[in-house]
Amino acid sequence: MRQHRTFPRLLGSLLLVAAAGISSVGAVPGGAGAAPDTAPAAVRPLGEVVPAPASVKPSGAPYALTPATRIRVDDDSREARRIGAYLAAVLRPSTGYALPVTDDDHGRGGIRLALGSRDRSLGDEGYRLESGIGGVTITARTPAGLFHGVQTLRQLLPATVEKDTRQAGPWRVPGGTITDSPRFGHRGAMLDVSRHFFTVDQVKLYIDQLALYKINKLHLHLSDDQGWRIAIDSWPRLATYGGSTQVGGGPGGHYTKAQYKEILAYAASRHLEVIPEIDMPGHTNAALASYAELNCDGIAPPLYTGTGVGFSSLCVPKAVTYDFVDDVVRELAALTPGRYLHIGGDEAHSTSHADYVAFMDRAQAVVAKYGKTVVGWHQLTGTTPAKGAVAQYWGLDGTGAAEKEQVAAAARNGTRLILSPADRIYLDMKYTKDTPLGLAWAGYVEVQRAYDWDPGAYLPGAPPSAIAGVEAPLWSETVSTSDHIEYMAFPRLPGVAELGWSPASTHDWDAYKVRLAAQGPRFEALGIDYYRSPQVPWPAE
Ligand code: NGO
Repeated sequence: MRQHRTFPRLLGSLLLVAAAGISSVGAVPGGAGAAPDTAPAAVRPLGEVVPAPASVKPSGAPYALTPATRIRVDDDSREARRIGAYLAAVLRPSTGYALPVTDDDHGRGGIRLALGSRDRSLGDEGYRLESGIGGVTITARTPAGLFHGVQTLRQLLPATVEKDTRQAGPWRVPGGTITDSPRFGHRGAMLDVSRHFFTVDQVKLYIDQLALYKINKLHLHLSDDQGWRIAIDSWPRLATYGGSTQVGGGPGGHYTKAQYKEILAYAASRHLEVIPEIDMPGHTNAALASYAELNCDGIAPPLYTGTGVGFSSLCVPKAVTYDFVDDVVRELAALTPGRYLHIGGDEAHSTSHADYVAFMDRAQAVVAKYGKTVVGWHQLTGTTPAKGAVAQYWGLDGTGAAEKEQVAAAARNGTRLILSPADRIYLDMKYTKDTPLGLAWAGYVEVQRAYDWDPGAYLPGAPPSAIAGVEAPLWSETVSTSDHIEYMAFPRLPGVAELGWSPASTHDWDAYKVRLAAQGPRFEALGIDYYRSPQVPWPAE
């Protein structure tokens, strides 16, 4: 088991803020322009970033961090200060530099994080990064943009900057300007915490890994046949009993509301929005086992620890079903700062079509009643999607034309689409027949296959404007540790992030695989256990 790099809490790093000494960074010996003390390879090409930035203009000399480098933020911005503290926490252990975060703007140079740009072209999540001999400036209109710019800065530094012990450096940022903003607003990852339960710390670790690639949505699959993972006060047995096991019969677990809020806060600090999912009306054995009255025959089935699907259904005609849905959605909506609530709707094979349609109508109305926007798996498009609903496509390249057309027609009618094609970006699919983890029902998904498609043109007849973005689900039938998560997500996840972020004009497997290869040492420095795909020209060890 590898040692994982986790970040110190931000508050702790804020305490160092006052420690700044004032000096002009450009004048410090060892700064850029000083005598070359290492091989030129220490400076990375400016564009060697995943996801590929929209515009990269190399120019001039690099900036070199020194022991005197300060992270400068605007004095009235708590958000910029928080992001500065995050950056400092990433850089301090490996550089060994103090890197005080300061709003003292008498000095010049260093790393400047500037919010409040009026440049509309940067959008809600874009940034500009300018680097030269005197310093690095990241400018953005929004905190999210500034945070994404910080991720780019991380990747422009040598991979060893990610280590949690002091490294040699030098710490150079190539000179030039990157101007960047995302292609899609939805760049998601889904984690199934139902088939196997993952602790708050395991989820936080994944959040940190997602943030490095500018993923901005974390979809948590909080309930399924094998486990109910979120405390619901009005139906307490859902979590205490329904959450008490998992695939294979282990002890399972659930999040208390306080723990769930901790996940939300951590995700927010990394500019990810959490989208909770309660899967209904199928995939509900854990709920049916917890409350006999939810079953049409009034008899609770046993808990389930296998990996079958399609055998459970809420009892659509019973009134109590809607008390349950109302209570669960109300409590979950109250917990959720984000806009979306996912109600599942996949594989309702034990629900008649008429019941399915009736159920989805009522469930969608409950979500609207509590002020949230519905997301559902794309079977939702076979019912009447609510106004503003979002459908998540999880079919295959080879899914029948009729089913694709049903989804495309909904998109033409105003339903937005999240694309999660299973034979492209299901992270639980095996890479090859020899992959020790994962499933293969959608086929094998090597790294190139996961990257080499265009979300804008994927679904015939769906208007490009209806594509909200992409999302990579990681189902956990076979995945039960952080190492497992990493092995299945890396290196496919950065490719999905690039599909979501980078302009279509940058799409090129041959160029991408070289940039991805450069991430290998960074995965290693971070302790990320990844699949060394033979399709990627990883640097020699
Ligand atoms: C399907 C199924 C899930 C499985 C997953 C495994 C969807 C949306 N429903 O995807 O229950 O866990 O495949 O790959």
